Amino acid sequence: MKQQTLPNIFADDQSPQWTSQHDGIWSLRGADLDSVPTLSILTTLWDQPRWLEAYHLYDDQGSELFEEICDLPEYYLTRTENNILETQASDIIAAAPVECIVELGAGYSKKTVHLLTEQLRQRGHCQFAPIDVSIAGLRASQAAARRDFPQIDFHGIHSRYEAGFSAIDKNLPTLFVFLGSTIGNFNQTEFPRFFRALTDAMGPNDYLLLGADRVKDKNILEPAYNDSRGITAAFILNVFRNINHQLGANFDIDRMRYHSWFNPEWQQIEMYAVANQDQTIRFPSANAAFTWQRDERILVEISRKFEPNRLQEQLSFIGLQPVAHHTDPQEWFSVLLFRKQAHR
Ligand code: AVI
Repeated sequence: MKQQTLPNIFADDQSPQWTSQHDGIWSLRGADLDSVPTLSILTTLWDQPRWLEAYHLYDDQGSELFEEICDLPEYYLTRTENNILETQASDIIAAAPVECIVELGAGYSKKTVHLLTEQLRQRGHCQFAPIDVSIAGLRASQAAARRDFPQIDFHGIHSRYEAGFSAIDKNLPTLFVFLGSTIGNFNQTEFPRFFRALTDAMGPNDYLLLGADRVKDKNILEPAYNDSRGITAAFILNVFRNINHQLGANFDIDRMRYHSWFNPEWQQIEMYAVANQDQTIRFPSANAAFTWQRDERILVEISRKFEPNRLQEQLSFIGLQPVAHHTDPQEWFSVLLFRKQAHR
């Protein structure tokens, strides 16, 4: 393997920690991103109410189902955010004078392309660094970026978000991009933890572009998470196939059903699996079992919805100063630009 030099988007002290097995894609040394998440699954399933951490949803099958969700007529989020970026990328990039775009997520979606195009048009150069745990996703982004934007310096970062963004050089003016309202899938503990870590990792000339789905009528929200073709149900219940596969458990998809609703007090869609009958769920590798009782729910995912002004105010307490608010004509989705607050 040819030893490559760590690109200058990384902080000076990062060199020993990163290695590259694919040209232009950097992995954190010693990080076991594929380890079996037994502890996470068992502790949350033994909680009351039972629940799961959302990242278990994204095995290969889950990622494919999520791609299908993004194209569903009921799932307005992706196309609405895309329209905002398509029409307003020029203003966004003009307001964020940066040299590097770091995307949390494999990147090179249609949405990111608008930002890259504008960065090249306005500044003539662009460093682009998507962070993702999927090496396959990063390689696909790299191939697409090389094909469509040969001028871009592509640096894939193969790690969890926090390890990835903490490694970026604070002196390099950077726009961190976190789209798709993925922040909505963080629970009340994960949310402030994530933003504190991100703000700490940001340098004085850094910006954050955040996509956030908005609170709205439940007649629009609920169908987006309970589509007529049953793709969302398949996506949510697929988590149990993944758990069976990873832990040798015996969840039976045919003996459970999908249920979701918008909880107005918590301003979140809640997505559950519900047992159709009493059943014993066994985890032979951990020598553990529980009785999943008829009609008992397991909370598989939440999708929080936001009021943009309140979100801006909340993040300002964590050190992010609101710069701009972009939305669609129906005000269903917000794309918010923040700048790292000085003197913190
Ligand atoms: C990835 N995330 C933003 C999606 C959402 O809308 O919360 C996940 C999803 N779950 C079911 N449908 C979509």
